[in-house]
Amino acid sequence: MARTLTEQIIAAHLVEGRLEAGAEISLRIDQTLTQDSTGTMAYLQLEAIGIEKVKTKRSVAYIDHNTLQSGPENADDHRYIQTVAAKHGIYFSKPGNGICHQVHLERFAAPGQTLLGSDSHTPTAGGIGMLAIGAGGLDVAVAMAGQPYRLKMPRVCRVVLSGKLSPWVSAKDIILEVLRRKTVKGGVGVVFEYGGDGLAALSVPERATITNMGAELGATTSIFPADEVTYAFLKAQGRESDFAPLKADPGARYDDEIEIDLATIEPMAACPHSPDNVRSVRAIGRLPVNQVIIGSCTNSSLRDMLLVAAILKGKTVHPDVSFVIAPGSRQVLSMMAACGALGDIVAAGARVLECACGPCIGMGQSPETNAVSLRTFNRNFEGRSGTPSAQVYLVSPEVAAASALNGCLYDPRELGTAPAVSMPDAFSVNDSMIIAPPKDDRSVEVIRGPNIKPFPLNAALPGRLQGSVLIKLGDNITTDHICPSYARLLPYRSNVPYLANFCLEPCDPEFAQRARQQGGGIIAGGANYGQGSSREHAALVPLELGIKAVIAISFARIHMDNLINNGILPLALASPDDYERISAGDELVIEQARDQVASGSDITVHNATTGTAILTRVQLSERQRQMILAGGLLNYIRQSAG
Ligand code: MIC
Ligand code: SF4
Repeated sequence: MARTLTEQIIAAHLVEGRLEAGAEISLRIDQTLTQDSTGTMAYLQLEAIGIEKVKTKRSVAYIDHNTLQSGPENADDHRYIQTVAAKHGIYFSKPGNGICHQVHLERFAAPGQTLLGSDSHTPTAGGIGMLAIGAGGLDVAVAMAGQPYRLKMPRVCRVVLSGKLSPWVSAKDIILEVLRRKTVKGGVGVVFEYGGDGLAALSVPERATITNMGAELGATTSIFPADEVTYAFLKAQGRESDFAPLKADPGARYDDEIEIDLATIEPMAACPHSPDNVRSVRAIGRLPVNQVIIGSCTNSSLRDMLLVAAILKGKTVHPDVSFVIAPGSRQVLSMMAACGALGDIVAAGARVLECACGPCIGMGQSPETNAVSLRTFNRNFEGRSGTPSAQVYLVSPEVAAASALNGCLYDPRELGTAPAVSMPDAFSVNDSMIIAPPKDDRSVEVIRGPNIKPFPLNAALPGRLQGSVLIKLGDNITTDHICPSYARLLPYRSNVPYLANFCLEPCDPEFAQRARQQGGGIIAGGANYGQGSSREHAALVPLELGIKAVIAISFARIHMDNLINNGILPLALASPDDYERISAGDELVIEQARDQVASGSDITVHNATTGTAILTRVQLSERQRQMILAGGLLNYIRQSAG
């Protein structure tokens, strides 16, 4: 049977299940990655599972998010991760070595393999032909322990890229075009598989820009074939032995297809406050800008930085613009330094940050009040920059650099001939900041800072579940709403009791207090509840507050899994119209909750305040059913192990 390349990799890693869209499958995981803001929790959970050494081919722990050390908390967590990694056979990438996705692409990602990462942008490695999926920390811990990863067999959408991009238009504009067409909920349950004659002109880092931001579609992942371009990249990294050719079989059937004529795409921007609010730069016009930042796992490769340097060479950034760069990895930074590109950027007036997530997750560089900030990043959710009133636009490096020079949103096509940037035949490889685990770990002591607090564990589902609706929210609520993350809060990712005080703060500053006073309750949401980050904290923090269920029109994939893993019922309304039949303050009751969960997907919720019955669905696999009954995945694992 002719197979898509997604199906080929899945078939080669299938432990259980059938390749039928929607059916539960379990996959053998070759590699895992964690970063520090989700990593502490993932490793605490790995320790709770109780294995000695990871069972994967390669597991890497990166430090890239919590690098602003304005107190001991982050540094303590880094040391915990370093020591726990050494103890369990995990490679450790030191702070300063780069953003997990960029470094993983450079040094570890391999075509045809599977990667599970505790970060929603793990699909970046799809640019090299890896089936790379983002998940909650607990799922990644379980994969490190050698268990297969379970997910619903995705539908596969073919994205045919035909023709050639015009000068000044780049990979970022392609993914913004996909987002414009498909929206932030258009990818739930879908893998986007790229093909077509337009591929040949896209280097691996450009492909990775596209697969990276595929996360914003809500997709399971995105993937490119592994071809000559992939081989050239791996060879230049000194890793040609990791190459394996990979392409879809001729005649493979896809569930959906979109075609993009690359010649028709122009420079784009995702306008505030959603990555799918895409318009052309030309249509938006010359909006004055206060800040421009080049960086993040979407656009911080050597290609991007050399291009920006070429645009800025010999020029000066506009006096009213704060211009910032954060190269994606130490490899990128050192090569920029060696070839003079860094000097050109500095001479133009850039502020240079370390190789880390930095401003993308609000770790510094929050812009001024009411600022317009142009960023080459992937998310522009309200408040994520650390400045609630900021207007963040997501753009390509070309648009960012042209705008930095002109002080306003600027169509780079007006700059004349586009600079040509070529990739090196050999990248400079220096893995000295990647620490291999010792063969003999007897002298390794796992060091836990005082900020590490026990994480909450749910109890078995009660026979009758009752709670009042503590808040009613609209569509597309992000995990940044549920568990806000910026410089002030990120140091507390290993302290759930403290973090819980900020649950849903951007929606209602009194939410946490109310939840605590009432001893918990139920959250009501609209469509695509929980989009964005993979942070399990968006389930742990509500759990800490006693949230028993979330009732919503629909859920984002990773967040729904995180709720289930923590024993919180994700109730999807059978009819979206029923959303109107729930109000804040209503008392909801599920009679025979255990029997209902055990016996099927339909669950009747009684609205005791209005006297109506509301039909909901929980689309659970048999295993997830057992998990909910047990009160979450850890309880379930312990029960199964007797
Ligand atoms: C993000 O981009 O939102 C993050 C920060 O990288 C998150 C992970 C986290 O919340 O720690 C993600 O994308 O999963
Ligand atoms: Fe880091 Fe931003 Fe990428 Fe998340 S999206 S991994 S915060 S650079």
